[in-house]
Amino acid sequence: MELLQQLHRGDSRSIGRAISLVEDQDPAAARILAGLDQTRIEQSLVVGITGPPGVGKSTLTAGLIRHLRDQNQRVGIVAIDPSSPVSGGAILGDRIRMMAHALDREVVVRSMATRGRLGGLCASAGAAVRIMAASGCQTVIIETVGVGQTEMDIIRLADMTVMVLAPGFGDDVQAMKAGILEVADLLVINKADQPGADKLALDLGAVFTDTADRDLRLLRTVASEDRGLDMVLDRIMLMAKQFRQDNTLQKRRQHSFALETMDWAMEMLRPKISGLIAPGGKTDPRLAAQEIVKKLGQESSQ
Ligand SMILES: Nc1nc2c(ncn2[C@@H]2O[C@H](COP(=O)(O)OP(=O)(O)OP(=O)(O)O)[C@@H](O)[C@H]2O)c(=O)[nH]1
Ligand SMILES: [Mg+2]
Repeated sequence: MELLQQLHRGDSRSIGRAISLVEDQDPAAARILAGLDQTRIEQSLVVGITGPPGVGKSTLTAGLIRHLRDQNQRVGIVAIDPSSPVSGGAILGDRIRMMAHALDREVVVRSMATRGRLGGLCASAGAAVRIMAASGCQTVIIETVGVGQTEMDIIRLADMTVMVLAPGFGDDVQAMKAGILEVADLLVINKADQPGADKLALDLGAVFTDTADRDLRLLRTVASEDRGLDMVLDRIMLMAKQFRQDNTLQKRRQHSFALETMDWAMEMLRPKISGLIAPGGKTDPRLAAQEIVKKLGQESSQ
């Protein structure tokens, strides 16, 4: 298949087209996904970058891309645009920052909006990551604003997660604690040039006492001046090595496989279920749902 060949040669238009076919649930998507270079996918590293709006995730991502390009790596970025209007203009901001790499064929960028979607974002994002990896991206970065459940699910697609915080953004550390502990492998205090960085580090100290069993690290950066980013990348690469050795990577990928499969199945069932809901049904919704599930079961066993 022509598109598949072009994609594996790293042609950015074919990569974009393949991701669109998947997003649109085009029948051609199945063949593309089945034909992806599995070795490249297995060897790739998927890094999640998350944190509250405005802490400097995109600036940090752009900086990491620069460093990875210096190492001659091909890089993919899946940027999840938040559905909440909190950080309005983020899409534009991201575009502008990514412009620095716009002419670089070895940097593949794809934005996905959470807005107006009922589900399926996890599935689409996962497919985009694999398409990029198959096209030769050794590192794929997923940037998401860590707010809702959808975003949290997406970050679980990553092999490792970098949680970015900044002075003034992470004051309520106590409230965020559970969330941080659950997903982060590395904490980054960005905007370390701003007052309050020391206090934030101190507040975060409490988080570390609870992670004695895990090797959670804290690093400080000034992403806008490219300070500390080399340390972040070193740490990411060290963790990648560790995670491959101790099977963490394998376990996480198995978990995201289950997550994505569930998302796909729900996406495929949604229209069928929708069609079986009788308008203005008189019975209880739970009973109606039970009937639908029974009907679907009968259909599939025929
Ligand atoms: N002082 C200072 N400003 C920074 C630093 N890093 C980023 N910024 C600025 O912070 C603002 C937000 O940066 P972004 O990279 O867009 O932040 P973000 O987390 O991606 O934001 P959203 O995508 O909207 O959630 C921009 O004006 C950056 O220039 C830093 O280390 N120090
Ligand atoms: Mg951003």
